[in-house]
Amino acid sequence: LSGSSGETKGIFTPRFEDYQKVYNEVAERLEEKDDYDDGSYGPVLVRLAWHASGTFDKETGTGGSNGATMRFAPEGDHGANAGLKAARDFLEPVKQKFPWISYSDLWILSGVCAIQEMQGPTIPYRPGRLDKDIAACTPDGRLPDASQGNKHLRDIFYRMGFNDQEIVALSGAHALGRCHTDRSGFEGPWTFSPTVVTNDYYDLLLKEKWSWKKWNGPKQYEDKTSKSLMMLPTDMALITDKSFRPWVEKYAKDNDLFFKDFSAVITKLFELGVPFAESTEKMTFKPTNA
Ligand code: ZEM
Repeated sequence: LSGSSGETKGIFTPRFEDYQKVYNEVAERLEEKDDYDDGSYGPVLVRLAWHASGTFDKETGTGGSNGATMRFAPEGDHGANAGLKAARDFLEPVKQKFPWISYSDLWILSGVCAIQEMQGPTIPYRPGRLDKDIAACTPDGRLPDASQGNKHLRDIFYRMGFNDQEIVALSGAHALGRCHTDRSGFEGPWTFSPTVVTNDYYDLLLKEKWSWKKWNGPKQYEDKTSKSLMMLPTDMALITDKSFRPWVEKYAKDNDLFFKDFSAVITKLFELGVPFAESTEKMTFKPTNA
């Protein structure tokens, strides 16, 4: 039976091959729909998976990617989630085509797919998340506020169960995508290649001269050289904080180390609070461009 989907007494049991089909469908849509933003839905899919996961609170075990509660208005309307409807709408046809997968598993699988298809490291994936109802929506304020500093970053990420090294490794995701004035209020990309996973974020943080952008929007930094890149106050905290900075320096020097640590930490993020069955297999999807 290996290589085919199991069907026992009418209950469909998806296997690795079935998840790879979902992966391929998301990858194909990423390729097709290249007229969005910088040419890819990849970054916003990564942000969706992160915001689904980043609500986790280790004390109460609430929040996290198990539940996909951002589908419901209270959580979907939280300021931090502005703009993520674009990602959820992008995935809706995939959910229609593969109705057996939960939204919670689909959002995380799509984050994995987006990272790999944007030439990032391999991210192992485990399925098993179940969608919850509106009552499981998390309170507003669990995701980080970009206008704050190092203390706030620690408050937010320690609550999820991360340490300083992991905070810095996760932040490398800002190699991807951009800020939108009609979403967060901030404006611009962090790197010159916002649809490719690289360690450029760290390199630019250290090598560029950053000064406050002169504009009427929220306080953000602008690079002196091109004046087309940006950093958030929370990004800058990674080089002003004594304990964060050595990790920025390591990742700027060593892309392989960044890829290794980023893969490990994003896998941890995506699995926060998910009660996997003991027997759940770790899957490694084949990128379509490999
Ligand atoms: Zn982000 N992020 N993020 N982030 N993020 C934005 C965009 C993206 C913070 C934050 O306030 C913002 C992580 C951590 C943190 C991505 C991934 C990850 C934006 C712009 C803001 C304001 C939203 C907009 O206007 O569209 C803060 C304060 C963080 C604390 C450290 C982590 C961790 C991430 C993944 C692992 C990505 C991929 C984007 C780009 C989205 C896009 O649409 O291009």
